[in-house]
Amino acid sequence: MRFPDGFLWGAATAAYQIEGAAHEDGRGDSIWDRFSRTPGNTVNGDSGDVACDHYHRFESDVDLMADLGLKGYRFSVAWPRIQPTGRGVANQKGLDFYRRLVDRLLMRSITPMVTLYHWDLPQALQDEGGWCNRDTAERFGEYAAIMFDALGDTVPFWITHNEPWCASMLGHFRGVHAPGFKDLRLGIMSAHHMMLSHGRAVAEYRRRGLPGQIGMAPNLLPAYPLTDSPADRDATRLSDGFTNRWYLDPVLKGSYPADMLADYTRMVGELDFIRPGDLEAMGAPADFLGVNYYRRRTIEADPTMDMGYRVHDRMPGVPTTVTGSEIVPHCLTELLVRLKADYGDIPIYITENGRVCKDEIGPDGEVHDPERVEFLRAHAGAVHDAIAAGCNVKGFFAWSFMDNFEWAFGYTQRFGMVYVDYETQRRMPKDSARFWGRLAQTNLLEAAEGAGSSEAPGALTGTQPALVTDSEE
Ligand code: IFM
Repeated sequence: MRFPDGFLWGAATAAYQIEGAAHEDGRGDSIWDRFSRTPGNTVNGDSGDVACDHYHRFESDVDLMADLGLKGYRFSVAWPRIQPTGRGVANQKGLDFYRRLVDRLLMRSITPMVTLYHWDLPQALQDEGGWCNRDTAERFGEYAAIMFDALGDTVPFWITHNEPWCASMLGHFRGVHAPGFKDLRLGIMSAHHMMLSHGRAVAEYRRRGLPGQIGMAPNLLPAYPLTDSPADRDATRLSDGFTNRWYLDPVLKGSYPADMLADYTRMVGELDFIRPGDLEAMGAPADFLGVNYYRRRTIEADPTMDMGYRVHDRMPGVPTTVTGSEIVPHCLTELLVRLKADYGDIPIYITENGRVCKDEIGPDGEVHDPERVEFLRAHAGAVHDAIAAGCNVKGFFAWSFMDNFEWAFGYTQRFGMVYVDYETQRRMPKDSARFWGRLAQTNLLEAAEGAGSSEAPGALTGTQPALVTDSEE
């Protein structure tokens, strides 16, 4: 399968997951520093204090990307490195780090895609209410402006928010991410302020007349009804509104979905934090949409659950990863086709997709990850199918460039195409890294070599902790 000329193949990471150097060069605390330090919040009490030590090793990390053949690299900026307390003058050492990183990428002919917010809010802003405080949206606009002034001339792609559903709902409703609240109203309110802050950042970007592009990268969880019953179909509508449309509609249509406004008002009371002019600000035209895709959700109406439905993450007979996440690449094709139908022809970048494997260094001293190769191959194929169906997909960033701190799961889940030995910080490209690099170089998706490399349906092998991210409702 040949991809369109110029298709951007890359890999993604995020600051708190890889940088380490948590207390160096003036970096302030983020909500994830605080959350990780609180006993019981992460597996083994792991934190991003050291992570992959990328802060000190970025040059060799970029060289490795280039040697592998990657064309793009999506990384995030740690807001507390730039503004340690979330406001005021920029910390020059923080800016210098990202300038050096971008320079190195450009020197090695790798296109940078910069995410402004990948969940590490300065703790000082959290102490004033965090994303539940409307003022945080204004602070974000100022922070974005600092970054545009510093790097807007050389960075062609900017993403305001990574996965605002996770930051709002896992952080403020499910309590499994920082700041760890369990209140649906706070989830909706924080989401509103995040998308308002997206609008503020887009306005700052446009004001500068910069040459690049700006967008948002929600994680989208396509929902399918368990049965064709009206109850299951309505519950599926609600799940889709909860995880997908609540974030897509304001940014791409400038309005909240009417059905969700009614549902949320019924559930938590009047949404009086939505003020006149907010939707216009959020709906400032974006240049592209980032899509983070991992899996689908199968939905069954169940009035005993707090959202009125039960999520079936694992349907019988469907292959899963070692963490029990269904492997359903065709749902990515369907999602992309649906996005075009519902939101028009906006250019799309797959900004994350990948999986956990039980990676180990083999007797030959290499890390072989055939399951990840097949996963990425299948999802690249799904994107090719979507392009053939007329979807405007421009690039694909695999998650992740290297193993890293997987939030509440600490270091127990390896998503990387490059293995990281956390004791020595040695990097070892897995087979998937070479596969992805070849794809980037040739733009040609090779067919799988023979059958039998996929996992048994429903296999829940390994000793990973159970999946407890987005399946609680
Ligand atoms: O590691 C995360 C990333 O930070 C956000 N998207 C999902 C990834 C895998 O869980």
